[in-house]
Amino acid sequence: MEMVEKADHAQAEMLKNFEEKINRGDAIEPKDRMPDGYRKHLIRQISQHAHSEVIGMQPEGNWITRAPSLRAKQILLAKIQDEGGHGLYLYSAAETLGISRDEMIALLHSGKAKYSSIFNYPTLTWADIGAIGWLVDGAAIVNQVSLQRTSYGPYSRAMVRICKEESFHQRQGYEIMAKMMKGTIDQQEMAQDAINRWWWPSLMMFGPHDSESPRSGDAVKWKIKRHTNDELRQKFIDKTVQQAEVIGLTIPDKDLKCNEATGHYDHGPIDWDEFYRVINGNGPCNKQRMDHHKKVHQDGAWVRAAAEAYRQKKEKQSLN
Ligand code: FAQ
Repeated sequence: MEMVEKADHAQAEMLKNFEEKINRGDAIEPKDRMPDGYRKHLIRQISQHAHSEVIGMQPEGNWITRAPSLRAKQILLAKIQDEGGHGLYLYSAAETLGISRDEMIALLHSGKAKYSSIFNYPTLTWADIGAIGWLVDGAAIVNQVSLQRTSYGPYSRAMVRICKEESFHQRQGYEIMAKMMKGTIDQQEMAQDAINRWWWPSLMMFGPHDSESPRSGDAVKWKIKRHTNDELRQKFIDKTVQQAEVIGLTIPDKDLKCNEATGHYDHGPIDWDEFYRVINGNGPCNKQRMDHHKKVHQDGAWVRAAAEAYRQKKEKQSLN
């Protein structure tokens, strides 16, 4: 009985210290004691974020061989490489919470871990590469700038570097769109068609409305989220509408208008049926994305085995 009381007391003390730290705005570091729920919440979110970066390489990789110039190809290659790097920083940040990369990948392959809904849409034309950079990276930045102040130290530090790189990505996408809008009628129509298809899925990247977001309560309480899904979505809309106007693109939302009273753009209803269909595995490319990831992971098994054999050899040598 006494032991149970002692354990309860220690648990209450840990929780008190943790909450005080969070309330002071201090970062939580890997060796700090933290509630199990906080650890699990972060593993879910950071691994989902990492999977998104890596799966997000697929729709763009589809265009490396078809980029319209050597310059465009070089830039696209560098961008995709950056996304792979973002995945690595994020997997490493998640590993500090006591889960291995293998476990995270197994959860992804078994369908238990998610990745961003946006990467389940196809890239049909070169303008889609512009739309991904401009809208998808643009949405990712809005979310990630806010996450730079998230309460878990390794996650927030990863975000600082990722945001610097993402802002180049956003500009490369916008440059593609701006160039196409100065081109032929066909090119202008291609750019408009891309925004027509990518606008609404980009808004869905921020997750369900706050009233429908089951994870937000804990995330806000623990300062994992510094802004809510709707606040970030609004920020993205406000800045993107003006960018579209500058280059002559029309946002495909007939209800979009500036609300004089709030100073923000009101928007039309988001198709949440489509969102849940996609995150539950039934979007246009879910199967293709997962099949590809599994195949490449399998094909790369020998690289992991070779790296491990090399590590063991080095360890042995250092012991001699
Ligand atoms: N897709 O209660 P909430 C990028 C799930 S990086 C799929 O609101 P939460 C860079 C959510 O997990 C893009 N699932 O959840 C790049 C939960 O399900 P669960 C990735 C979604 O966590 C660019 C359920 O719905 N960024 O693009 C989505 O509080 C170009 C209920 O939702 C991040 O991951 C969705 N869009 O808020 C790369 C940022 N939305 O897990 C290549 C970090 C919601 O309970 C090319 N993550 N769900 O089964 C976050 O900020 C948050 O996790 C949210 C969701 C805001 C995504």
